[in-house]
Amino acid sequence: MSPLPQPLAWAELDALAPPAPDRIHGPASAQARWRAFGQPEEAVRVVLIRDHHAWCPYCQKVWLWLEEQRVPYRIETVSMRCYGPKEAWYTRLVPSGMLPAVVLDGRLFTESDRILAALEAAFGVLGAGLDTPAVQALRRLERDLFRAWCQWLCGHGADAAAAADFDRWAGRFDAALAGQGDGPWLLDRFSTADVVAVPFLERMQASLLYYKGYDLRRRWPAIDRWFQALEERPSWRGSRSDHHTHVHDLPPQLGGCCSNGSPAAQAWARRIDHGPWDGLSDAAGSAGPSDAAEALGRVLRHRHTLMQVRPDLDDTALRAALTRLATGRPCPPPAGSAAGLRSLRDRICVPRDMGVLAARTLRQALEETAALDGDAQGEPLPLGHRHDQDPRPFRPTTAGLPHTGP
Ligand SMILES: N[C@@H](CCC(=O)N[C@@H](CS)C(=O)NCC(=O)O)C(=O)O
Repeated sequence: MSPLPQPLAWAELDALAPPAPDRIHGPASAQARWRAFGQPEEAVRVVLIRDHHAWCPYCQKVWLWLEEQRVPYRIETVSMRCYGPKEAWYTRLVPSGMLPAVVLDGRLFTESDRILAALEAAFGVLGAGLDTPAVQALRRLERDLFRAWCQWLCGHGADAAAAADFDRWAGRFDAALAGQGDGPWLLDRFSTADVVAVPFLERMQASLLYYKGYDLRRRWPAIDRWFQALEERPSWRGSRSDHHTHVHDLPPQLGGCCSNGSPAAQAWARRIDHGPWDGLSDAAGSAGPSDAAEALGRVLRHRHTLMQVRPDLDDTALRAALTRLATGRPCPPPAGSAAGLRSLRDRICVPRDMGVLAARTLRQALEETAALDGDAQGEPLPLGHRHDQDPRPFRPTTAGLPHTGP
């Protein structure tokens, strides 16, 4: 039997990292700073200001729309208060600090529906306009479903009534999809109605599994078919998050999420937190070598900052986990390093850091490496805020919007 590998040196790991992908012309990515769609940078008329970690569903709605319509745009990011202080340039621009915002031809728009209306006026509608009666009716249905979701997810007690109410609204959403016959979308083609609903149903699927043991996709076949069709769309593949990120980013945004403590909820929570992650309903397929390479490249890019902000993370232990990731072979970390590795495992954020499958394979490598050292878990994730995710150390100095700032 060959001996277990020693952790590779940083230079050896660097040599295994892939070149950075083309985020300007390639598929949608949370790391893109601008998107071309075949146009030169001077042609950009739109600046999307969204939250840095891509946790805000209203930002994702506008992001999806721009990607689907192939409108060139620039991206600026701002903190949400639950994880970092609001940037001064942004509160000068938007005193409430609310996201998203869009600057279109130098004019500021806030409120995601008003933003979509302005974008529709400038670039045309996506399938069907936001103000058409069919889209408005679906929009009301999505808001009713949203309200029922919040009441069930965040409510203490009366779980059965809230569960039944959500289930009833989910059934209506499923019927709206099924009513389109063979097509998977809310109307006869992909449209604004789908874009508006996607960010919220993505969060419902993750959170209801984890906190209530309710599998929205398995329960409702037309909703499942809708998610399967979405999995084919690069706009969603690039902007979607994963179950782990959502179930821990939602509590501070919603003021807390309540588990009903059912055996199903406990089993899903264990699996989402501790793995195995393969086969979860937050991605189609399994991670392959290109996902491991993506994860490796992303950690290497930020490793100096990671080591600074995570004093519990041991340099050799991180190299051991990355060696496991890059070679597929177990690589023992130094004694006493398991908690630091698991702390990092719990703080991978999708899509901010990398795609769902890359995150899955990195979590698995960190977990398997930590397990060679022992059971120690990382510092628990906070519930009332996520200051552990303050983006400032990772950000190049942001100047904000030169043409709209003071
Ligand atoms: N009605 C608004 C809602 C936007 C909203 O609630 N944004 C939240 C994030 S999801 C926000 O910016 N909150 C301030 C903060 O968290 O800093 C819209 O449709 O744009």
